[in-house]
Amino acid sequence: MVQKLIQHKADITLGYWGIRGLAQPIRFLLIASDISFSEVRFGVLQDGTILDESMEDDDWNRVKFKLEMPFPNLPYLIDSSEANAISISQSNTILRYLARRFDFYGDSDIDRIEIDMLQDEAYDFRNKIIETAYTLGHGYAFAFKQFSSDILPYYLDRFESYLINLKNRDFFVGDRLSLVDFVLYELFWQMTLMVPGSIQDANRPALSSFIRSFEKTPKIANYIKSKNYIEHPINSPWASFT
Ligand SMILES: N[C@@H](CCC(=O)N[C@@H](CS)C(=O)NCC(=O)O)C(=O)O
Repeated sequence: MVQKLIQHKADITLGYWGIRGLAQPIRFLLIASDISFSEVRFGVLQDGTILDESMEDDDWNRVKFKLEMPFPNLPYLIDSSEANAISISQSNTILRYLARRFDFYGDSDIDRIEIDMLQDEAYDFRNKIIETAYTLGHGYAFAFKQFSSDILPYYLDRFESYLINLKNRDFFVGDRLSLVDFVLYELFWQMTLMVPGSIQDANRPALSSFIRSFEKTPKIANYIKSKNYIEHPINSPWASFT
């Protein structure tokens, strides 16, 4: 089953599971762009109820190879506007495409290099989070211990130092939102839940304040309160951290 959130006259459609996952930064960017967009959420009923693991793949497998895309995957984005008609997969490609289109890709070549580097670093960080969150059964306790004592501090300390050295600590690049803010907010927010206490004013003040300031951005603040916002699950419901 799929849940369709169709917006009138929307040219852009985002396809993904009915979870935050790799789509959440893309959703934030679209919201901040003020553009009307539709969503197709796989593995959930129209009312948002999540299907169990044995049924979740069916609808996606039915459409996967019918989408006109060289590398069909989730998330995907279909832009059917006349000037920009394109169908793409790969979450980072989608983010950069939208960032170029809606002006979230910095103001100079140096900004764009910083954005690219932070985006790649964030993807490495995310892969470590995912490795842990999807370690099932008895192995999770050990994986979690290693993650919270070694891997997480490694990444958070570096992002904290990066931000501490900037003049404007509300944004990772320049003086305004860029695509990496959507990506990094999502990961930091998740970490406040997965490893409580890992980001707070007492230990990582710059990251803690970045989270607060992102959530206060008016369009984001309204979105977080809206019915289409998914607070949970972050990962598949059958993951160890969800
Ligand atoms: N590198 C890809 C990874 C995409 C991916 O692994 N998607 C998962 C969900 S997070 C999926 O279920 N894909 C559907 C499929 O493989 O058919 C990206 O960043 O978009």
